[in-house]
Amino acid sequence: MSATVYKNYINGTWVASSSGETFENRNPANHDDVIGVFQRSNEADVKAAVDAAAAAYMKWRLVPAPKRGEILYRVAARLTANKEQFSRDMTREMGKILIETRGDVQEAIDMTYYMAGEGRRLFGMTTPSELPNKFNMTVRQPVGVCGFITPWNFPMAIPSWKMMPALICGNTIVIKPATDTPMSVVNLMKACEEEGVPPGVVNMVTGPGGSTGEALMNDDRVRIVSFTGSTEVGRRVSTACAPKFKHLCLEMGGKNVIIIMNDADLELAVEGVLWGAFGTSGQRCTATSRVIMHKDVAAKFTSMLVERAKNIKVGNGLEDSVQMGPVVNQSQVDTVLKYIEIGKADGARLECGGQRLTGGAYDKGYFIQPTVFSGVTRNMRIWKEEIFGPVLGMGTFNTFEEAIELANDTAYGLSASIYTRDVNKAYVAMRDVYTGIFYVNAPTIGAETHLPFGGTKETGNGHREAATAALDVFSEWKSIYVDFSGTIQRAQIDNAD
Ligand code: UN1
Repeated sequence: MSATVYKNYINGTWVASSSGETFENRNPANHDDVIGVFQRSNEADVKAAVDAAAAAYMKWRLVPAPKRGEILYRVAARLTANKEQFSRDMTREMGKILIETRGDVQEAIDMTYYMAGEGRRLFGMTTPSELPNKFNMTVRQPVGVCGFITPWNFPMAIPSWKMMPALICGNTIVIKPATDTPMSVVNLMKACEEEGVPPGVVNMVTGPGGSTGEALMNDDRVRIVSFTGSTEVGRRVSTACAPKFKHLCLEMGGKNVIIIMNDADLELAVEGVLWGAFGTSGQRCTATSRVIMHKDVAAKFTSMLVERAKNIKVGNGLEDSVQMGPVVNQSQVDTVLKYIEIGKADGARLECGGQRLTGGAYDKGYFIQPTVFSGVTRNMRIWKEEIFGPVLGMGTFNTFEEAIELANDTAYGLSASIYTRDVNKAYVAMRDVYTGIFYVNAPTIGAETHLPFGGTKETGNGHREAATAALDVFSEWKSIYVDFSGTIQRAQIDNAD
């Protein structure tokens, strides 16, 4: 049976790339399973998509926001109706287990409903004027065409984090999904198409980051670029956008830590670390990749954790009993295995895992054992560098102050957590660990859509996704002064004695 060919979505129609070239999308848990064939787009396709988005913008920005919201409500309902199918497609295309892909689609549903509701808010403010008979207010205005470059680890959730706030604010969009996960964005586009998002308002071009992604961020008409991915690529995106002062929202790497205090509920913390480190095979920006333990509980906690990590069932995420799927592609396998070797060479102790899984069905996919290192210290590369795989590094501390210092000893600042029963220490950690997200007695993953999402330092560039914070990315403030005095009134600053 030949695989289905999926086209680009431009101006409300499905069109083949003018390159005439395509690429295959295969299941990382089973190479024999072809999800589909997708367009290898080029600059001309991107230009056509931006043409469509720029033309549609002229109308979409004038559609009343509550009406835009009504369309988004319908899109959310459609995503809900198709949730199971979309989740299965997603597990097939990027490997994470069904429970997690259902969560991914749910996150898109939540974000779509949330932003649909914003259609009736999008609050600005009114504030008194210094002068009599004068009215002051602020309104949000859309920015224009948005270009999105989205990752494979949250193939529908992250596109929705960018799309839905952009649309409710009145912008139009062109999205380039990750090469490993175009199917989930095709599904998102279909939901938009079926529920009446007007032609040109959302557009999708599939293809590699090099040709397609760069064409998108280099098009002058794209006024906002939103990118989620590695810090290395984010730096290139940032440089490309700088000369034109494009608005830019970056969500990049993490080296997220869990602090285990000596008064922690260790059973609870084991559950949290397992989920934080090995959920999505460790391929979340928010994944727990460092654990630091108070020396009094370090030995006990390490053995409790390792015992459980060894028994995680790895396999095809479509099977119910599987707890961890494959990593996404060969290049991730290479990176993860390379870091395991680096960890050993730097003197960390391999407690469990460390190998690619082979034999039987494993030979058809990219499976790596859940891997735990202990004795990890701040000079080691596995302490500092993002691995983005099922590899956890564990270290120790003597005092709470040292724990805070070690937690902050990273170039990144996305998420962090503390397990403790001491409320005072919890509050100090909440205040002093410099990240965009912080958890108490919970792992570093699991952010909710109505709170701002993003990080400090090299994780981001000061913006936040999700919540009303996303509206600040996708709109610009306009301050409006209405003088109804009928006279020329000079502002107070121009009237100074
Ligand atoms: C990511 O890995 O880029 O907080 C996003 C979480 C998820 C989102 C992760 N809701 O773990």
